[in-house]
Amino acid sequence: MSSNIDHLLTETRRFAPEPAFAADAVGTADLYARAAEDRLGFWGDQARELLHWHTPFTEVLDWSNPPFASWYGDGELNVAYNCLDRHVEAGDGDRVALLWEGENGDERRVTYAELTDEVKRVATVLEGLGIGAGDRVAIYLPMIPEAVASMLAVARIGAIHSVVFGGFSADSLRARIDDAGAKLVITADGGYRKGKVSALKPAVDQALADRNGSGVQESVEHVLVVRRGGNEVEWTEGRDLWWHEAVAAASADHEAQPFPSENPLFILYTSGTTGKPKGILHTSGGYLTQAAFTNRVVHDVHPETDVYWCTADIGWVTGHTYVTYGPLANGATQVLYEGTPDTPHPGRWWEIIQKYGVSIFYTAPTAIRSFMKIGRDVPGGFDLSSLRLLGSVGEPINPEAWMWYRGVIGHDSTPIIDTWWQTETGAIMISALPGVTETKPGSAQVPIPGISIDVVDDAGEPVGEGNGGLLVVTEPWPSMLRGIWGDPERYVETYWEKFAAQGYYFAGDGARLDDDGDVWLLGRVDDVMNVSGHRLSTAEIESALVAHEATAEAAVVGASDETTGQAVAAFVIIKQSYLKAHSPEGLAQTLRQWVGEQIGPIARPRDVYIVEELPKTRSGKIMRRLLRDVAEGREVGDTTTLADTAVMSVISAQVR
Ligand code: 6R9
Repeated sequence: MSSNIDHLLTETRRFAPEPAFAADAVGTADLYARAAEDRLGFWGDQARELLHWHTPFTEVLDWSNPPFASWYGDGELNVAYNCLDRHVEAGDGDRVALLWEGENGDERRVTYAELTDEVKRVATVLEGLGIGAGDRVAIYLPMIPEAVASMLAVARIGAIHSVVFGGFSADSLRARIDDAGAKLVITADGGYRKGKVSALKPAVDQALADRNGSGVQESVEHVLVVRRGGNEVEWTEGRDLWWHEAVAAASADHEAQPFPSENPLFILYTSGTTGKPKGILHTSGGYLTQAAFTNRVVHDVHPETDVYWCTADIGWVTGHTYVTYGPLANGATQVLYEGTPDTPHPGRWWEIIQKYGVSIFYTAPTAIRSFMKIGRDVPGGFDLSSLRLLGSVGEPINPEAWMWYRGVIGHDSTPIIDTWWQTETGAIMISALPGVTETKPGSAQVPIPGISIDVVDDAGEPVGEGNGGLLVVTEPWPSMLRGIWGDPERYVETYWEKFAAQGYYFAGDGARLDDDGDVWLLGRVDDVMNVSGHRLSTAEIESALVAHEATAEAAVVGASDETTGQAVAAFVIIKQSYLKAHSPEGLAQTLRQWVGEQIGPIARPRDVYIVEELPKTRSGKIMRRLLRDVAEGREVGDTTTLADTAVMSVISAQVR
């Protein structure tokens, strides 16, 4: 089967950075030149400039045993010291680190000095519980300051955290605890979600209950519980401890010890489309270097003046790199919000931006499209003039969603950075630099300085400009994954075997290079559709659907078809504003024709289903495999990683 993906969409709009923005931007054009001249020297400079090393490194990269990398291997550092103590020592202790907003309206402002003090105490508690370097700690918390403090306390003592989304079930939690062999779980009684307290502790109790006779040795010795929801919880004496008691009683005298650059920092499980979740392993020095670098030059963070807000949950890699590690390493001030975007009203996010004067805002296309569905009047009711940069991550952002984001949220002037990366890459790999790049709606554009990307065919040959194929990373990078926890063979097999001859990392995404050499992400290779021998990308057809005035959001899948092999099946959510003025009668047929006109008859969907919801993961990615089940009339597969597990029965009913 050919890896060439037919390219159907064209985009001609361009937006150059405004001169005032460019003049003040952190990321400048000379970074590309410096990195091109001496890539490893460049990454060595970044590590030295952005981080404090207890022991300086003498070698940037050891790649003598690929694909097992060692970055800054003989250097030593402490990740938490880099995110906390050094800012306090530099006189910035009074700077606010976290502007926390609870869903119920609670507020806390936590300075760097306060966060450092808290993390030192938590580190003392962890050591008192027998946790040391290399031990695993599971974190199952809502978006509260203690979540960030927990991650940093684990990092401070050289242990390894595994953050699990607060929305995951007891079973998912148990699988992740067991795979990592966690000794401690940090959780909360509950947190606020959709206007009420959603309990967390019972899921931990259930995950840890009744291991007798299961043949599995219980690894967890203690559960540290933050009081947030105020809900009743069951208590296991000897195992459970209250955070507010233990942390208050602990000493804040805790000196950060140096650990080797390659000391593991965290494991984060990605579901993938098939098989059991993979525990992606990241280490310290390289990860923190690229996290800090990209947050500076891509998000253009000026720590003294900006108010930064990344809306990601810490259960997603975006919350690791662009809530906890990147911004704190850079000494930034950021908003942390506990709840859902539409509680208690649909303008909650815009209200928060107005209230705190947010200047840099980073979110996912799924959120943008859900705001498009409600309409521009909601954000229109708030003062968003503080915003000067907008970012997107997680899925391709359709050109029309990009234009809406810039126009309605970015008052037609903010640059938009569309950032491509993965749990596995640890940090941003492809993105515009907002003060340098002329941006293009829908394209993630260019590898950041120091990163080498290409689009190749199945044989690993570059496809060249104007063509589609498979996205690869051609050189190792500092924040690359170091393996899959407990499964080195799966690591090699999943990411490195396909292009073993070239030594390329296979990302699993389809991509296209346009005539300017810019990268367009076309969706996961597993989702590519084959219609009468043409390989069609989900992203392009979805973008065409979203470009119709009626459509807020769309997902397409390939459903088996007797004549064409596969046929395009589209699931479409209609904008509320459209439904107010038009009848939905005949809309499915209109949209079929629209796609045919926009990108050609081959892409015209066989079926268009109008639905109210799409199945999404907690981080907002559409789970197309479940829609394929519906389109092919099969029983719907595993839904445990869905944000809302009820959604599939609603969709199935609407399709029938
Ligand atoms: C950070 C994150 C990784 C997958 C990735 C790709 C998709 C992420 C994207 C994007 C198009 C972007 N993806 N960013 N696709 N444009 N800007 O999302 O990590 O949850 O591991 O997902 O997400 O398919 O391979 P993760």
